[in-house]
Amino acid sequence: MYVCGITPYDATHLGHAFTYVTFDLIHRLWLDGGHAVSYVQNVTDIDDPLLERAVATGQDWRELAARETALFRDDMAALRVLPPTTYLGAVESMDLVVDAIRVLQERGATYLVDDDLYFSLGADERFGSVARLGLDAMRELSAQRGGDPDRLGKAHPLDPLLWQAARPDEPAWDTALGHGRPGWHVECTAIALRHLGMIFDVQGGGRDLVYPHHEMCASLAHVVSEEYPFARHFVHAGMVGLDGEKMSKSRGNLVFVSQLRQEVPPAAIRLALLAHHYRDDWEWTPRDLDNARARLSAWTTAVHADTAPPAGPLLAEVRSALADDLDAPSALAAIDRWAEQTRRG
Ligand code: 5CA
Ligand code: ZN
Repeated sequence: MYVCGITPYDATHLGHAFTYVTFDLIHRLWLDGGHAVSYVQNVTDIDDPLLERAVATGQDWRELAARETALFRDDMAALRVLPPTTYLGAVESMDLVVDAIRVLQERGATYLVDDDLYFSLGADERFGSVARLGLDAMRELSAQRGGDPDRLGKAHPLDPLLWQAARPDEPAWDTALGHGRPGWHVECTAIALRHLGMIFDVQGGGRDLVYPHHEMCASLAHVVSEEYPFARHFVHAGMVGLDGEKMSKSRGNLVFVSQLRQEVPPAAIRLALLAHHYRDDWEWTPRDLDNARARLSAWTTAVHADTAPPAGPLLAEVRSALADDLDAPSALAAIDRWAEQTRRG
């Protein structure tokens, strides 16, 4: 499984946490089923938003990334999210990324606009197979999510940037591709191909990654490997909102895990997240936390009771709920019933 990691320019919010708890559940379900799991995750530790935040706040971009990545890992540990088996930054994977781009060049799937290198989507006949969107929708989402559909000189508006020539005052690496830095999508393709290969089980992330990110990752991988598919399944968590809008670092409407866990037990935060089905979009409200705290307290009382109904049937119910499209809310409801029976003696 490959799950897209954070861009570490700000602290982890509840939207991120919902996504990573979702994939933690898949991870745990597989482990529970006796499978060995290779779980790879990246950190986008070089990208425009990180550099912009570093400049705006007068910090070194490396320090900002290292600090926020460490905080993310602490937050995940507090939420009992099992760490990936392989956790890699884009910077430390620079050689892999450059190698992947060189293969694309050899296949004739790249071109230059000024000194910036682009991927030619025309090289992948399967392009569009992940998100299955129309051209207009893809164009709009590209513009919103880091793409540059209106840049003059591109062969196709949706073609993604692979390698950006060094800009003044920006970090750059001296590589076989010249002095510059990689674009976003190719980072995940290169890391996944090296550490999982083609045709792995799940590529995951939040729903905002369906297009362009996962579509582009797959297209790049098809052309690099000349195989299909990249991932057998693409799994996306719904978007968590606050006050009517998607919770996002750029909008600033955030509830941070690191702040919240100073005030409430992390187990209550995890329960508040698991109370929503992974595919639903939902709004965070104070009620989510009230309900989770009440549930945590009822369960805690139940597990300390002298006698309780046998756990075997409950475990079977939990497993079957999770096996049914990861129905965490039903799994929680089964445990609620068990706790209630226990309370009644
Ligand atoms: N570094 C890239 C992926 S390679 C990235 O998207 N980073 S991120 O920090 O912006 O997001 C990290 C993860 O959290 C992604 O899977 C994203 O889809 C998910 N995410 C971001 N905002 C929300 C939200 N409001 N609700 C649910 N998931 C979210
Ligand atoms: Zn990614």
